[in-house]
Amino acid sequence: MNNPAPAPAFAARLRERLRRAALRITPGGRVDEPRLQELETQLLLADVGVDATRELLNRLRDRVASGRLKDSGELRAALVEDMTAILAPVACPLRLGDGPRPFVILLVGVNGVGKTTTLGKLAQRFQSQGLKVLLGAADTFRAAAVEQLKVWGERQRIPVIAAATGADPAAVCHNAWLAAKARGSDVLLVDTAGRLHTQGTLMEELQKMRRVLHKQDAGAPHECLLVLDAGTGQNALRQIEQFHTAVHVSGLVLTKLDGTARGGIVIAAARRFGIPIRFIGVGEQAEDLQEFAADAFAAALIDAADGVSG
Ligand SMILES: Nc1nc2c(ncn2[C@@H]2O[C@H](COP(=O)(O)OP(=O)(O)OP(=O)(O)O)[C@@H](O)[C@H]2O)c(=O)[nH]1
Ligand SMILES: [Mg+2]
Repeated sequence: MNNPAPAPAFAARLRERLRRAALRITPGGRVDEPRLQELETQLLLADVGVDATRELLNRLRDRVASGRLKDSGELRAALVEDMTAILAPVACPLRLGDGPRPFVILLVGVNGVGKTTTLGKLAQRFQSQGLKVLLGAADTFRAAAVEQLKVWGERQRIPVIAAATGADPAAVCHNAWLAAKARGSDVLLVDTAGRLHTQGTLMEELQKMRRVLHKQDAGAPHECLLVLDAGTGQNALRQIEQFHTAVHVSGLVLTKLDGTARGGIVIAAARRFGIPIRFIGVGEQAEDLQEFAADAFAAALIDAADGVSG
């Protein structure tokens, strides 16, 4: 799938936001073994992971051996190219297509990763595209969760279907779907309570939500988005594994990339699972949710630290 080339302003903003996560390639000097080893350490500290780091370093060493990689500029360019190659297969934007409506998106993930915030940002994005949106508050665990969703809803004048605290979240899914159908909504976004990937009964609860939606429309949920806090590093990989086994994750959202030095987890996740990365969160505002683009992300991850900012 082809991504349009990101606008310069977008690329500059991404670089600025990924500043803390960026890898440092000091300009000038030769590319020799100590320099590659320093880079290896940086990649591991950034949570790129052992396998992806080894793969990246092997490719760089091949280039050095064949005389194709001599200075820092070439080193940066080669690394951007190789990271882009790992990321490109998962840079598949979310497309609603022209199937039955509502297009149902279920947001899942562990506590506090940014599910509700991402849902609010997505609601705004879809609405600005002229789509009719409805929100389902299936996080019935905390009263504050419903309130948080209603704040997003009111801000954007988007209806929210909710239930009392402690209600069955699957029943909320059912009611929200019926409401979305009756109102002719294009997109139904369903928020769920944070849960640890190790909590079996809570994972079963998610499976029930899926089943209830599936009963209404065999294609629903059309997208199951797993939201991950990029700052959790390697633990994010375990979360992907367990959520994917339980509820078949169709897309990932990596949040809080603006506040972490561990942005390399995006590369580790891409290489290990091949699950599409739909969006990245680089701040708390609605415009801080960006569609994932492999080349822009790779360039931002490497360029931002050495003053080559746009
Ligand atoms: N800096 C930054 N903060 C974010 C981002 N996404 C979410 N947050 C913040 O993370 C905190 C938690 O976000 P929520 O959306 O409430 O997380 P949640 O997954 O719904 O949490 P639970 O429902 O309690 O499991 C909030 O303070 C958000 O503003 C991001 O991309 N960058
Ligand atoms: Mg929430």
